[in-house]
Amino acid sequence: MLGASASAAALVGLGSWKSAFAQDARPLPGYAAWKDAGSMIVHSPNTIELRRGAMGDGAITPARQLYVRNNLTPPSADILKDSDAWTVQVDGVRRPRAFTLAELRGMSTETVTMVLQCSGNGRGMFPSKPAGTPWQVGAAGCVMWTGVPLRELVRALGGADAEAKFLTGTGGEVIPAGIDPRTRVERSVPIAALSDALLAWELNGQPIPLAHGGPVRLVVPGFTGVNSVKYVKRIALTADESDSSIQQTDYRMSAPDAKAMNPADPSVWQMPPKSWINSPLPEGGGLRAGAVTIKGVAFGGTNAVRQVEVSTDGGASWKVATLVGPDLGRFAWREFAATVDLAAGSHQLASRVTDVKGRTQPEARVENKAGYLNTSWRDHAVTVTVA
Ligand SMILES: Nc1nc2c(c(=O)[nH]1)N[C@H]1C(S)=C(S)[C@@H](COP(=O)(O)O)O[C@H]1N2
Ligand SMILES: [Mo]
Repeated sequence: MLGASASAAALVGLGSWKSAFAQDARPLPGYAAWKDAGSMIVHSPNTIELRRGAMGDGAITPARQLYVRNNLTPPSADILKDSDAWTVQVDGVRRPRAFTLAELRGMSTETVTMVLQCSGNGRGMFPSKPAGTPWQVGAAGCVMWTGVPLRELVRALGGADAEAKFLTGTGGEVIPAGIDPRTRVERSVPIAALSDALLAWELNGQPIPLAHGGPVRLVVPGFTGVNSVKYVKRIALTADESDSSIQQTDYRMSAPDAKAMNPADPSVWQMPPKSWINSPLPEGGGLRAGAVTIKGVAFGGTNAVRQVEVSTDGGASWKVATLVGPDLGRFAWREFAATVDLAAGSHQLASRVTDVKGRTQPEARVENKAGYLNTSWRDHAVTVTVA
């Protein structure tokens, strides 16, 4: 039963006609005007996701399709005018000091390919409808960052302070006078993350645009997006977690019925294994009985992908998919494909990944107040109709 609205949505490849018409009304904000408008869903000027149907093929997400999430209004684009003069202070080391981007550029660099994914990606699939952006799958991308390995910088500065347990990064947003300074974007992750973290100034081989945290961004591979602090002004190896609200009372796995987020609840840090199908999708339409190739992306979070399975019967049976495209390291996603035979009728297609440590994507989401870390394969399943 295809109504006029549903077929209109099919024409433009949108998730659902309702969200399509509501969201198409919103233009890209100025700082992200260079994005591929047709690929993006603009939830608000500070929350922009990639449409599931626009994920397409290719292991790397082009910057013009990468989601954007700002917790505060981003700084002025003026900070990119003299990017070489941008400074990052490094504290909590034997010899603290500031580095200009010009100085960082003179050091040996590394490139890491990693999934950048918002902690709340998939929140829109929680039946409890948690407060916050109802992201589907598109608050995620797989991108390359180039910069200086933080562990080398720390080594050059004489090593971390003895009591340091966390790596803390502070964003460059200017907090207006009179506003609680704890509203700043400052995140702490366990200090072990030092071994993979970079101070990066290139995204997919180009200077990092303002929207993605240029001139310099802290990137923490394997951790959710919030931990990769944009326009980073200060790095510190600290004994305690930051007192910022984004550390203390946000991004915690609090019980669904908790009155408020509790700083004692676990922080949202490393990403668990996750996969989803990008093709076919219900809105694509036009499926004929016979061979159909299911395609999607899968990642282990901190570990490499061992295997991806697909189901065409809502998880009753599974078949191993083929990993396709390049293996860009354990923090990147793998593309997968599986050709299946579909009869006429309706089919629930699902995917689930297992990482090299044997962790398998679960059927159920972990219920939590803010709707973080949804990796449920059931929630990410799609139902398609075959003619
Ligand atoms: N300085 C700063 N860093 C930040 C944020 C922010 O608002 N300010 N948002 C965080 C969140 S919640 C996410 S999901 C990612 C989004 O990165 P992107 O906009 O480059 O996709 O940046 C993180 N780093
Ligand atoms: Mo996020």
